Amino acid sequence: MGFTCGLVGLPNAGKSTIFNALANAGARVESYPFCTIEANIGTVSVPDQRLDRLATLFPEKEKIPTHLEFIDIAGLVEHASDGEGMGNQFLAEIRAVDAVLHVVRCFEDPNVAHVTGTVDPARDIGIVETELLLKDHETLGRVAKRLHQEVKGTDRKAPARAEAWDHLLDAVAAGQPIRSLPVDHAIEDLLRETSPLTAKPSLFVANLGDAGDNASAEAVVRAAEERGTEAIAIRGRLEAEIAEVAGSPEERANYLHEYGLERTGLDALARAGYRLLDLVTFFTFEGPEVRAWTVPRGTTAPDAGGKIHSDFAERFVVAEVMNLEDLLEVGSEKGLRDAGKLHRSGHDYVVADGDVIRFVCA
Ligand SMILES: Nc1nc2c(ncn2[C@@H]2O[C@H](COP(=O)(O)OP(=O)(O)OP(=O)(O)O)[C@@H](O)[C@H]2O)c(=O)[nH]1
Ligand SMILES: [Mg+2]
Repeated sequence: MGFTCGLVGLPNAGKSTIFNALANAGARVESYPFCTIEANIGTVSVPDQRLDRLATLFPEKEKIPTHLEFIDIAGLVEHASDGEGMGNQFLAEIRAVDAVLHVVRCFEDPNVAHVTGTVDPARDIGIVETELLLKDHETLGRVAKRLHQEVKGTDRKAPARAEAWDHLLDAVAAGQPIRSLPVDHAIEDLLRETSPLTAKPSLFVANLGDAGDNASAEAVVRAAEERGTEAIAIRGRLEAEIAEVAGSPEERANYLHEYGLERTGLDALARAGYRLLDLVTFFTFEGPEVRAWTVPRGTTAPDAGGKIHSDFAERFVVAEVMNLEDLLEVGSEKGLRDAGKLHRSGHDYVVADGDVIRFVCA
């Protein structure tokens, strides 16, 4: 699994439409708010041309890409944190994801009601962010009470912990998302366990109209820049329709090309998500599979091996690392070995994006 993304946004922003565009999943889409009640979950292969090219060397092997999981959550409205609309149900679902995709309506359509009357991305973003912050304030506040109780006990670290937590709580009350704040070492673990919503890395998805030339999208790009993150523009309905009618990836690419699109929303999103979460991909061709794997940047070779097989990490001897371009040029692992271009790397080796690796284990 690459990572899990939760789609959040106002009702009728087009979350389920975007979900269908990404996951080709046939989730229910309606022009009235709160169409989605139970979350839709979809898993998709991450498109990666490097894997496709590597697989050309092993036509007999099965090609296995890495996967992304999307969770399409019920829309949230003003006062959702107090139970308004679908209320708090969305929160547990967001807590479980690695990244939040904040879907913002940019398309104009008189047939699709807007919960606040007009298309206004900056305002809509503010509403959703405020709800997430309010919910975090409540969650952190509960923990703060406990920490203040602990100050009265014997744990000498308790006062520092309570103080650091209060700082965080004040910043959240002032409207700062936790992801933008420095976190004191004393509360790092506790914060991770609490899993606040605004601590999640977040990307914006501007849901454009079918023509794609939507001026409102600029407001989403600006909001993303102000927050130090990225915005991806997707023509949600168009891509969802293409995903539905196209029988194969090639057909899908042809349709997209007809509409002047170079890549799918999924492709753009996967790239942005890997950047956001600082993930890298490596490849293997062990046994009957040519396969892509996702790990956090900085992962050492034994830990990367551990992804493949739990005991690879302990039995690790050496990683034989190949450069994909070299491998494609020479045409075989043996050729690469003979040319002295196969690098034997030890326990400290940090896996680089695009490495092709054979793990040698005891
Ligand atoms: N014109 C137009 N309509 C769109 C576009 N994207 C989505 N819609 C329509 O907007 C309506 C709402 O879309 P959904 O995907 O159900 O919205 P949602 O955010 O999942 O809504 P909830 O589940 O109610 O929170 C549907 O009628 C869609 O067909 C678009 O790009 N253009
Ligand atoms: Mg929906």
